[in-house]
Amino acid sequence: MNYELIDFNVMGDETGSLVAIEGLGNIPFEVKRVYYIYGTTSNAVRGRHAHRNLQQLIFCPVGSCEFTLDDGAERRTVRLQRPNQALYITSNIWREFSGFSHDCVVMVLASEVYNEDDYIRDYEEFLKEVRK
Ligand code: T46
Repeated sequence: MNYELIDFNVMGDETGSLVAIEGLGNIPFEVKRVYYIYGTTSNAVRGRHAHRNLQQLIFCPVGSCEFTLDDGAERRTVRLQRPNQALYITSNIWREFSGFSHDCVVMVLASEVYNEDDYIRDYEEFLKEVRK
């Protein structure tokens, strides 16, 4: 399946840690949008969609949560729980995320600005498009 878990270098000293991300530097796209999600309830399930043309780097800098990824052929689940690790996903991956810790913050760097037309929110439609 087309996803990657990327470990970023941690810099810092005894006073704290620092992770740096540079568009087209240590990540493969230019960042056009940043958004973050917090205050999720522990039983929430978010996502349930795919994108037609989008690269995203998804961090959980605080707390943890779980992403289930589906490319129409198989499903994999990955847990994000380290501030210096990110999930890199590109187009045509159905994602659902859940299992939020009480303090969870999800931070996302995206290659495009928000565009509702880029979403596939119906699972049957997603299967139709990826199997074309
Ligand atoms: C993904 C996960 C990790 C905007 O107006 N601008 C934005 O940039 C985004 C992302 C959302 N919105 C609006 C659209 C909806 O009315 O905020 C509302 C919730 O958005 P969405 O259903 O996309 O949220 P999530 O948390 O289910 O999914 C988002 C991303 O869409 C998705 O690509 O991987 O976060």
